[in-house]
This record gives sequence, C-alpha cells and structure tokens, in this order.
Amino acid sequence: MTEFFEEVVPGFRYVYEGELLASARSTFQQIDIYEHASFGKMLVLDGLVQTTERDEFVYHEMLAHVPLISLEAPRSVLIVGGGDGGTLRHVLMHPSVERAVMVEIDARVTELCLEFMPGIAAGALDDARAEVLFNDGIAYVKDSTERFDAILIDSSDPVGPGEGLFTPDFYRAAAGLLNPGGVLASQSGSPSVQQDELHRTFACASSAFPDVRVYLAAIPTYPGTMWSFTMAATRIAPEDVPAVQRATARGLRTRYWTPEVQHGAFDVPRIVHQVIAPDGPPHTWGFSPGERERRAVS
Ligand code: SPD
Repeated sequence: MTEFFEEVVPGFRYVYEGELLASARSTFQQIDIYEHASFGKMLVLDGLVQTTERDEFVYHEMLAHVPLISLEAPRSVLIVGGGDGGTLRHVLMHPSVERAVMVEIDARVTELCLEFMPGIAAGALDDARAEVLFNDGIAYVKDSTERFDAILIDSSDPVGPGEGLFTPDFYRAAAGLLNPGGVLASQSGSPSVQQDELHRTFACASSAFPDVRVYLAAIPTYPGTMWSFTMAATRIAPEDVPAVQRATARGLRTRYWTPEVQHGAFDVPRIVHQVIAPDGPPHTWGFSPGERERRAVS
C-alpha cells in the first residue's frame, strides 16, 4: 500500500508517494526504503532522500568520473561514505584503478541497499580491487597513513553522521592523504535551496587546497534538482583535460557523463559564484534559515 512521505529541508517540504518496503533504526540513523512509481526503490536516511534506482546514475557518474577523468592514471581511490556502492561501481570502471577503499560508517545502510537495490552496486563490493570498511570515515581520514590519487566524499547531508564531513579540519586531513597531483571531490548540496551547504563546503575545501571549483548536475530527486559538487586540488584546469581520449581509452559506459559534460559542468551560472564567494550575500537564491550562523568557518 502506498503512503505519502516527506523530505523536509529548511523552508521546503518535498512530498513523495511510495510503498514502504523496509524500515530500520541503526546505531547512526533511521533508514527507510520506499518503492516509488517513477524512481523505483528510494533510500531515505533520517527522512532525506539519498538515492533512487532511476536517477542514481547522475550523482554517481558525476562524483566518480569528473575527478577521475581529470587524472592521467588514477590508481588508488578513497571513498568516504557511499554505502550503496554506486560510487565504487563507477570508480572501478577506470582500468588503472588498482585499489579502491570505501569507508562507510553504517553497515546497515549497505546491507539494506544490497538487499533491495543491488543494481546500484552491481557487484562492486565483491571486486578484488575493492576494500570495504565499516568505520567512521572522519577518523579514518584523520588517522590513516595511506596515500590516494583521489578522495571522493559521498556523504549524506550535513546532519547526523555526515555532519563532521563538512569541516575545515576534515578537508585539511583529507588533503594530507593525497598523492602529489591528487584530487578530491565532494557532493556539496543544492546551490539553490541549500546555499549554506555549498558555501560551507567550498570554504572548507578552500582552507585546505589552492584550487577549488564547483561543478553541477541535474538530479531529479534532490531538493532543487540542480546539484553541486566541489572539486579541490593543487591545480584544476578542466579545459586542459583530454576527456574524449581518456573516456575512449578507458571504455567508460555512462548515461549522464560525457566528455562534453566534463567540461561544461564547470561552467556554472554567475549566481553560483555568488553563493561560494567568501563575502557573498547571505541569501542570493532561495532561503535557508540559520545559514548566516552556519557560515562561519573556523
Ligand atoms: N540530499 C541528498 C544528498 C545525498 C548525497 N549522498 C547521496 C549518496 C548516494 N550514494
């Protein structure tokens, strides 16, 4: 039987109709899986939609391929979060990747995703190159002595277990785990209705990296649809990346990402530049109560 459920972000309520298939309370959060007529199975954490069977490809392709295509031959990748396995699946499409470590805090999320939405990981967790750890990603980044060519922050929203991923300390620690020339990419929220999340992520990344850029994708089940990612490195030159050659050589099979999207996604509207500006106006677009207070980055 279907029911209506809501995703509430400050100032907005998004209402979905779906059938509740599974509901669990883990140590960290409330986990629900719904079946939606258009988007298939939906993973909802603490009432916030994280991924759906029908549009997950946009998010996972853009989080994985944009940074990895920017590298000549990425060998080692760290994924922080990403319990559904979608990011890992796309990372492993790059043939040069020898090792991909995924550190997910909540094993229950992964268990339920594998049971109800196995197509998202599509076996990636069993790949010989994958190392899956159920641990606190923040502690892992702080304490690890490993080095990676790319770090991908596949976080939930900045509430609950994901909150500590949106801090300058975390970004500084992550920068210390990168090999020379390495790159970090993170999901950074809606640039329209969660300006504070994007502003804060950009500020945190800028406290640890010389070059930080935002790129965008359209994800139907995320608030505001237009979604932001933040990429950070010593130098990012999206226009210099030979995306066509690399995509062909790597045999990437994608539905959203293309070499053209790789370049175009960094051409963000002026209003997005205003959202990430250090002294930008507090509300350039939409309204997020409390964002003025949350903006201060120490
Ligand atoms: N409000 C949605 C934010 C979701 C970001 N993470 C999604 C995880 C999918 N692997």
